Amino acid sequence: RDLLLVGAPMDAGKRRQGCRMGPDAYRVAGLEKALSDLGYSVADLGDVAPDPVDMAEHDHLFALPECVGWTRALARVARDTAGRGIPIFMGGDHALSMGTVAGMAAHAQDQGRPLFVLWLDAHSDFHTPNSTGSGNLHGTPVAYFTGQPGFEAFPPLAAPVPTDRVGMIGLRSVDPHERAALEKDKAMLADMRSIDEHGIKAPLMAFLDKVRATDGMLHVSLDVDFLEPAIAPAVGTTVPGGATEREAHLAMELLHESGLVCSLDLVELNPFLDERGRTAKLMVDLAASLMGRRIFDRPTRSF
Ligand code: DIR
Ligand code: MN
Ligand code: MN
Ligand code: MN
Repeated sequence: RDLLLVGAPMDAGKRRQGCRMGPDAYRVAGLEKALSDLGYSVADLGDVAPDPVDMAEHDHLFALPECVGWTRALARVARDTAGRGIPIFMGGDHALSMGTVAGMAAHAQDQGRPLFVLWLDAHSDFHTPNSTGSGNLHGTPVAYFTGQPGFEAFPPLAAPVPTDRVGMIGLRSVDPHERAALEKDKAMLADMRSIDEHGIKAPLMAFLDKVRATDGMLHVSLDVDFLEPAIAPAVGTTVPGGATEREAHLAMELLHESGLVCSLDLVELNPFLDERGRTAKLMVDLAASLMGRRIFDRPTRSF
């Protein structure tokens, strides 16, 4: 399958700026070559821009009109590119997933298949515009694409993703409103304690089994802050105690072997905070593992 790199230099989902440099950081870090070395044909489609939106600024929500414009543009681009290969959305902050997931869900519906979403993140991003304390819309995409109320300013969803088709792995920063809403709902929630107790393979395989059982398509949304900040410092919302490099690579390799992944977001990289590109390079290496880079095929002959 062809891989399609789509730049989404969205920086409107929170006040701290820098994620707009993400797509170019992935280009400089060699994402295209890392993937073409695996044998794919890879096309860089350049950067998307937000649709112009005629809407007043909101007094609590940061950059609401621009976020709505990005959601429209990215939903359209996701739906259009998904038929031609596997889109890899180079973010940009996590509010971009409002558009990418909405568009992928519409594409899956066109195929008559359900879309599942794997959210690899320290945060649950399950605020609504009514519950968010920060007013930063990068904390709301999961609530939007699962059809929670309060998103009237945003494009209506062609195909909401029910919460029982969402899996979250890596959680360690969940605000009280999000927690209350998630406890009532049906998403698969694997916090860091689950990973400590059972390893990262157990919750991931359980979720992949669910996707396979319904012939689903899988969208993966990888937030840099899923990772331990000591290895991935280039993100504005670091939370200590994240996934290790080995846990992350194992998750990516298992995702590749599943054959279920149809699209990928790489989000929240802020190159302004990076150390000589190390976070960008780690994200490129993880994307390569997700697309099939490995040391040996399994099982190996000796261990
Ligand atoms: C935080 C979101 N819970 C907020 N933080 C995120 O602002 O509501 N960081 N998503 O990546
Ligand atoms: Mn650019
Ligand atoms: Mn996030
Ligand atoms: Mn996060």
